[in-house]
Amino acid sequence: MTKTLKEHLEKVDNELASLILKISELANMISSELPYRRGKADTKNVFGEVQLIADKWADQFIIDELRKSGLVKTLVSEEQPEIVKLDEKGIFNITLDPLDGSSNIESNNLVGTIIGIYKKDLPTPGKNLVAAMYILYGPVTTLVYATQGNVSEFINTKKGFVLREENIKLPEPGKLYSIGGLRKEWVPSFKKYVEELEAQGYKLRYGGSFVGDTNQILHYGGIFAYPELTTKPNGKLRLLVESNTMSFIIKQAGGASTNGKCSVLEIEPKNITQRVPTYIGNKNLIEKLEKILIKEK
Ligand code: AHM
Ligand code: MG
Repeated sequence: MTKTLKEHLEKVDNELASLILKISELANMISSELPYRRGKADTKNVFGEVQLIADKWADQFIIDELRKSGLVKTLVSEEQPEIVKLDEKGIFNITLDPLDGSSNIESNNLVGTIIGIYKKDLPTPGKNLVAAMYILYGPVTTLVYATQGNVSEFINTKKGFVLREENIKLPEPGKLYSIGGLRKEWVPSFKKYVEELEAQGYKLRYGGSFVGDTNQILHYGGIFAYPELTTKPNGKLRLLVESNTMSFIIKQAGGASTNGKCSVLEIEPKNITQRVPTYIGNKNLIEKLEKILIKEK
């Protein structure tokens, strides 16, 4: 019989199960509201990026609902300039990218929600994550959550989220590479590394959505990168709300991450808006890349 998300969560702590379940309900709402929340909001976020109506709505919706849940103490969001205090009695601290890949909204390509769940106060390194999850609003809405040693995926159906696969591991060898930023701005050693991947038959698939691009690495194996660029040494992705969460999920699926020097999860954050070059994927690919990038420095 098909297991529902609720049944699957019987394995984890009650509070964590309630939180993940709550987030799954919010994801359902977000998915059904997306057709009606289109266009630009005429405001910019703390990163100077123009916000969309959907970005702002999803952010406020999740914040309001999590506040009501009483489970969350503080929250760091891509759309908020400071740490948001929710409920003093809450036991979790959350990182949130409410609508990742929002530049894909106009063209109806993939977008998602990324959530990191901590007990320690934020900011803290990604290795302290208790659980991490994302929801992908694709042709079907899927939810992936990871706890220590386990990654499971659920599909949204009329019966709610039902299990598609548990104990997901990255396929070996991987098949894909998925890399953001202008190729002419990649550093020479990275360019060479990618040329080698191409020579080995790795296929390019980049969708401009961290959730979508990570999800395909989870299913087909390979490497995703938003790398160091000659114009942006720290790349684009945000350590707290984006890179740590996905690095944790990929690690629990047997993969690895690096910022070019060490695992993304080991980085001691300096602030909540820090960006970081992000490379995640099969362990062998990340280890080889890290050696090359360290040598070239
Ligand atoms: P966003 O959260 O504002 O959408 O920005 C993050 C997104 C990621 O989903 C994706 O990996 C990257 O930005 C795509 O950037 P680019 O448009 O430069 O390819
Ligand atoms: Mg984002």
